[in-house]
Amino acid sequence: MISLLDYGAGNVRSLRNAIHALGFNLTEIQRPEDILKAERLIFPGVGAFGAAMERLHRLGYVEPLKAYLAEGRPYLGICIGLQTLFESSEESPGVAGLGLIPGQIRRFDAQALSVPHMGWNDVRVERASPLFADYAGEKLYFVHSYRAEPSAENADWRLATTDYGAAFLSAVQKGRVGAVQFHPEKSGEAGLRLLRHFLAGEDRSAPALERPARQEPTRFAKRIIACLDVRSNDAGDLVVTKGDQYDVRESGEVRNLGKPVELAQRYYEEGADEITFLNITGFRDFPLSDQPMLEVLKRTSEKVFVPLTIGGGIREFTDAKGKHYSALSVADAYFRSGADKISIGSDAVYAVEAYKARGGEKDGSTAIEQIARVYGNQAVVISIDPRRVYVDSPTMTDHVTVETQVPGPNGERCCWFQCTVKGGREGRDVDVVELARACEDLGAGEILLNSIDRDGTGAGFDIELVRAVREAVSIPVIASSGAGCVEHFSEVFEATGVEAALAAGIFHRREVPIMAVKTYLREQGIETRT
Ligand code: 1PR
Repeated sequence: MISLLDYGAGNVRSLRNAIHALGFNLTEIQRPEDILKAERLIFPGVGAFGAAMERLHRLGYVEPLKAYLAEGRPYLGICIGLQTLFESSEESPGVAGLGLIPGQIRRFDAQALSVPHMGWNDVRVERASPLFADYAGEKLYFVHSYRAEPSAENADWRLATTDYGAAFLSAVQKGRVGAVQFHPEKSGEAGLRLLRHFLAGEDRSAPALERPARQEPTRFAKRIIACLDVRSNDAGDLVVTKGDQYDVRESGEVRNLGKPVELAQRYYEEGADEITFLNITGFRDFPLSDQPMLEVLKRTSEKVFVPLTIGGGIREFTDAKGKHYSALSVADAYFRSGADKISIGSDAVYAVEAYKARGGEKDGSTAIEQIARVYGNQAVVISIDPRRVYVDSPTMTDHVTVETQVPGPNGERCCWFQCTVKGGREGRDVDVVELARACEDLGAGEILLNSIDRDGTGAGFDIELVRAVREAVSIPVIASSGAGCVEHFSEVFEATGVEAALAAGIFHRREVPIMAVKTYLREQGIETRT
C-alpha cells in the first residue's frame, strides 16, 4: 500500500494518475498518525518552500514526518518534496526545512539563465540505485526555480546531478529515503519506470558507482509542443479545429481535424514534449459550464504522461443566477481535471491595463497573481495573440517598435505588435513587450507567443516578434504560429534562443511528424528529447 502525503497545496492529480496507471493503489494521509503507519510514503511537494512547511506544521505533520525519515523508512520526495529535506531555502528566508540533509536551497541565476528551469534535461546517475535500475539515459522533466547544490556536507546523499548553469542535485538517496527534483509522473515512459521501482519496493541504496554512467555535461532540450485548438462545432461536438489567421471556418463550417483525447494521445506516443489545449471560445462561453472540456482533460491526463496545459476562459465570471466565480476557481477546476499549467489570454491583457493604470504596482488582485500564489509561477502561462501594426517611424507610437524585414502594405519598415483579446477580435493599446514584462512581474512562469499574422500560414515563425519578446523577459518563451517545415524550427531556435516551439496544423494534417522535427534539429546540433 502506497501512502500519499497531499497537503492540499496544489495539483497532484498527475501523480495519482501515474500511480493508478502503473496498477498500484493509493491511500491518502489524513491525520498525523497516518504518517507513522505508512508502509511507503510519497511526498509530491508543490508550490513554495515556505508555504509547504507552513502547511506541514499546521496539519501537525512535521514531527511524525521527521520521525518516519529518521527511521529510514521508504520515502520518495518529488520536487519540493526533495527541497524540504534540506535545512532552509532562499525562497522563504527564516523558514526551517525538515533538516535531514545539510545545506540551503538556492535560486537559479535569472541574469544568466531562463528561470524556471522548465523542460527536459539529462540526469547523471552516480550510484547504483534500484530507482535507476533500468534507466537508459532518457531526459526527464523538470520545473523549478530553486535547486540544491552538491557539497561535501551532503555528499553521502548524492545520487544524481544535472547541469543548468552549474550542477545541482537532481536525485538524493540514503538508505530507503530518496527524493528527486524532476517529475517522474510527467517524464513519459522513463519516469513511469522509475516510479514503478519505488512503488514496487526496490529502493535500497547501493554503493557509489566507480564511474558515473555519464560524465559529460547534461544537455537541456528545446521543447516541441503540439497544440490543440478545441471548440464545439455546429453539431455541438467538441472538436480539434485549426484556423488560418484565427479564422476556423471553411465554407461556413467549423473545421474538424479530429477528437481531442485521441489526438493528444497520438502526440504523446509520437514524442511531443508537452501538449496544450486551447478552448478557443472560452472567452465567451463560461468554461465551467463546458463540462466536455473538463472531461477531455480528465481522460487525457489518465493516459498522457507529459505536461498538459489548458487555456481559454480563465477569468472571473458571474453566471445568470448571479453566482460569482473567481479566476482561481476556474483554474482550480482545470487543475483538478488534470492540467499541469493553465494559460491566460484575454484576461492577462486586461490585467496589464489595470497594472499600467496603477503605475506598475502589484496589488494581488489579478488572476495571474492569485493562481501563481496557490499553484506556483510555473503553472501560469500567458498566451499572447499579437498582430503587426505598421508605422512609418518609431516616433509615431509610444509602443516598442522593431525595424522589420517584412515591410507593411505601404512599404513601412517599422512595426509594433499589438495585443488582442477575444481570440484576436479586438485590438488593445498594449504591445507585446510591455505585456510580457508586466506578466513576468505579476508572477507568470512562461509566455506562449502566438502570431495572428502567421497562424496557419506555414510561412515560418515571426522571428522579429519572437526575438523582441525573448529579449524582454527571463521566463521561458514558447514560439507559436506559422510552422510549415522542419527548417522553421531550427530557424526560430537559432535566431531567437526560445526554449520551446509549438505547432498545430502541420501535426494535425500529418504533413510533418514530431519525430521528423526532432531528428532534423539534432542533425543541426540542437538538443531535443529523443
Ligand atoms: O482569451 O483566455 O479565453 O484564451 C483563449 C485562447 O484561445 C487564447 O490562448 C487564444 O490564443 C486562443 N484562440 C482564440 N481564438 C483562436 C482562433 O484560432 N480563432 N487560437 C485561438 C489560437 C493559435 C495557436 C495555434 C498556433 C499554431 N490559435 O493556438 O495553435 O497559431 O498554429 P499553426 O502551427 O497551424 O500555425 P482566453
